[in-house]
Amino acid sequence: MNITQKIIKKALELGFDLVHTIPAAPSQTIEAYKQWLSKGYAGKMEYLKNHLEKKHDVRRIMPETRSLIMLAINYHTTTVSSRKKREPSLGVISNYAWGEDYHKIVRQKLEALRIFIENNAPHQKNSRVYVDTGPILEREYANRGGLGWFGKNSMIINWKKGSWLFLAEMLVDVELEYNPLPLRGDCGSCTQCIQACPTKAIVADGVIDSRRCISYLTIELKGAIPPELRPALGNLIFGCDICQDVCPWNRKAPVSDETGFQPKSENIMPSLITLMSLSPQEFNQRFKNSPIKRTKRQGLLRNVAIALGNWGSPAAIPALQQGLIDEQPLIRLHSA
Ligand code: B12
Ligand code: SF4
Ligand code: SF4
Repeated sequence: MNITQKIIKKALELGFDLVHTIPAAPSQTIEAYKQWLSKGYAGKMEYLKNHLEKKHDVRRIMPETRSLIMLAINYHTTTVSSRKKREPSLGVISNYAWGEDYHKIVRQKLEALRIFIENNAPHQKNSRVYVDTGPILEREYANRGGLGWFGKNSMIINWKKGSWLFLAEMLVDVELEYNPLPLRGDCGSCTQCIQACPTKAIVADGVIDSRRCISYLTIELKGAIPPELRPALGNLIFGCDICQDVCPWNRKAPVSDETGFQPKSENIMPSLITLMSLSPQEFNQRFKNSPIKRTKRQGLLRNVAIALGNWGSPAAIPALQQGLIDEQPLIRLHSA
């Protein structure tokens, strides 16, 4: 086995579902990225503007980069019926956040792969590993090696695995054998995700206006959610899976056996009333190892207040009254 074959075998053993190697090269979609930024589609995610310079070429992150090892891991565990998801007294949390924080889980696997490569490729000296947060156009590089195509919902979709995939990568300073996977599948004439998006955030094929996307509004946006978009949030309190739930390529998505991704029962359709009563200590304890801690208590309860309002039941009023006297102005505002 040569070093590339050994790396691929090791990555699969570590639990990655897809792996391929590609040579370091400049971005081919940087102009589309610039346009996306210039239209304001990044909203208040300032870090995306700061990343522009580095996103031109992975060698701006690590000049010695010769190869990229692109990886994907399936996080699909269970399916909640659409009937249950419509229960307005319960909150819907995006399935990627049902278990433990994927950044930590995937990073541990990447570190194990890094050690393996250092032990097996004597010339390898420098490397970088990223999952989600690095200044890399992850979808472009994943697509380049044939891991999946850009769906109209902008997700990387693999013809066998669907789109419930986290992407990750390792930059290395050694040359590898390059093995693009055969790219199969496409969206064809389907437009289901575009039609299903509650806020019409898919403004063109593969282009998302984050300012309208519920994932952005409920997780990334730190301030008030624009009042005109609040009804469309329904009972979505953290992220949004709608444009993937409706995708036909996810109908036969395989199930992940990764222990850390398995859902904690309290994260599947929690009671809105109970969430509204979470003290700061209880929030920290409950979401310590969860991606949900990203919104902090004030962000989550802001979303819960909207969902309680959307429920439109008198039963929601005591919880909203409690929100009205919360110490956090953001929670008071949305409860009002
Ligand atoms: C900012 C961000 C967001 C923003 C903006 C999303 C967006 N679609 O742009 C918000 C907060 C809305 C978001 C939401 C989600 N995100 Co997000 N997000 C990112 C992040 C950090 C940067 C993405 C970015 O730069 N967007 C700007 C656009 C312009 O860039 P892009 O989508 O990468 O597309 C570029 C190329 O791929 C290509 N391209 C894209 N589409 C098309 C179409 C055509 C026709 C062509 C030719 C080219 C092309 O050109 C673009 C410009 O260079 C990436 C991680 C990363 N470092 O890349 C994760 C990432 C994209 N997110 C991810 C996930 C899981 C989600 C959510 C599912 C979470 C959730 N359940 O709530 C949702 C999905 C919403 C959606 N439909 O995209 C995964 C996606 C995995 C996958 N299978 O594709 C990523 C890769 C993180 C990871 N490491 O796993 N996210
Ligand atoms: S994640 Fe939800 S709000 Fe965002 S584009 Fe997809 S369906 Fe629309
Ligand atoms: S729902 Fe249809 S159009 Fe949207 S990403 Fe899936 S196949 Fe493509």
